[in-house]
Amino acid sequence: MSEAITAPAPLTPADYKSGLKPVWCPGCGDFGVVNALSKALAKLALRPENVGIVSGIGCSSRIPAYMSCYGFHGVHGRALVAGAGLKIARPDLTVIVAGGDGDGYSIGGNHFLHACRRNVDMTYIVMDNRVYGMTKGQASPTTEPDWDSKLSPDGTGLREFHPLVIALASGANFIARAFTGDPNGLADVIVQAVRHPGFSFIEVLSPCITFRPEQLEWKKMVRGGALKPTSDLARAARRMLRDDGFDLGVLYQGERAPYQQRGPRAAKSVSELAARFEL
Ligand SMILES: Cc1ncc(C[n+]2csc(CCOP(=O)(O)OP(=O)(O)O)c2C)c(N)n1
Ligand code: SF4
Repeated sequence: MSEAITAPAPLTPADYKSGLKPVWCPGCGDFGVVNALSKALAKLALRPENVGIVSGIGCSSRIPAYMSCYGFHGVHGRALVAGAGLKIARPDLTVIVAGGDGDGYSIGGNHFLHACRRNVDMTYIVMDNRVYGMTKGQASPTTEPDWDSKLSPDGTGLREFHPLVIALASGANFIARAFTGDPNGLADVIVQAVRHPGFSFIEVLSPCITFRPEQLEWKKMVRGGALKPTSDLARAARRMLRDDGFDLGVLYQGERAPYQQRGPRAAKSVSELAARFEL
């Protein structure tokens, strides 16, 4: 008697969660990213074993542990290089790189520029809370100059870094802003980012309720739904330079071809690689 072959049941968002309880402070915005990413992966119908989530160091960078996909919790500021290496070695995988504003724009700032320029086909999610949460509240590159705190009395006085404009100028192919308080909107943007070829960058406003409780006000300040993606660089630049940081949606969607590896195929063994370098 032959057994009927049935198609596997579609995966639900719960299938993408590892079951490990996050150590984040109750109410941290980053919970919303786990929820939205799980929803997005279910909508994309990707198998967890076909997704690699790569991070750096910080509260936000703990995210691979909370997902059931393959994960790599790497070195502070180096998530993008690890993610690019993974994608180039395993183009069949969907690669998501995730972390904080400190990880991505301070110590990892140089890699951010070059990831945008290289345009490797992966999605970069930055959970921006405008502070170093894990190390107890230092100012980050996106902190407002007048944010008064114990560690920066009267504020740093330094102009903020503008991640979206920098991503645009450096060659990112998809640039969006989303908010953890709108998990459906965030999930939708992640779906679009993963589907879009090349380097997709999502700046996610993710409140740190412990060191920046005033960020809870963001839910009253964000504006969703008004933006239609543009592929016009000048228009996108004007948009980004004029907004106050609270317009949500896809701000730029380019058509640049993703990075393609050139040169000889990857060596199959260390001895083959060594032979190529023999003089
Ligand atoms: C090479 C190195 N330098 C500094 C640190 C200390 N460190 C750990 S996390 C962090 C900043 C984290 O901030 P962010 O990326 O914004 O993440 P959050 O904790 O706010 O999510 C720093 C400076 C480190 N782990 N390694
Ligand atoms: S310190 Fe801030 S960023 Fe870190 S877990 Fe707590 S609320 Fe989240």
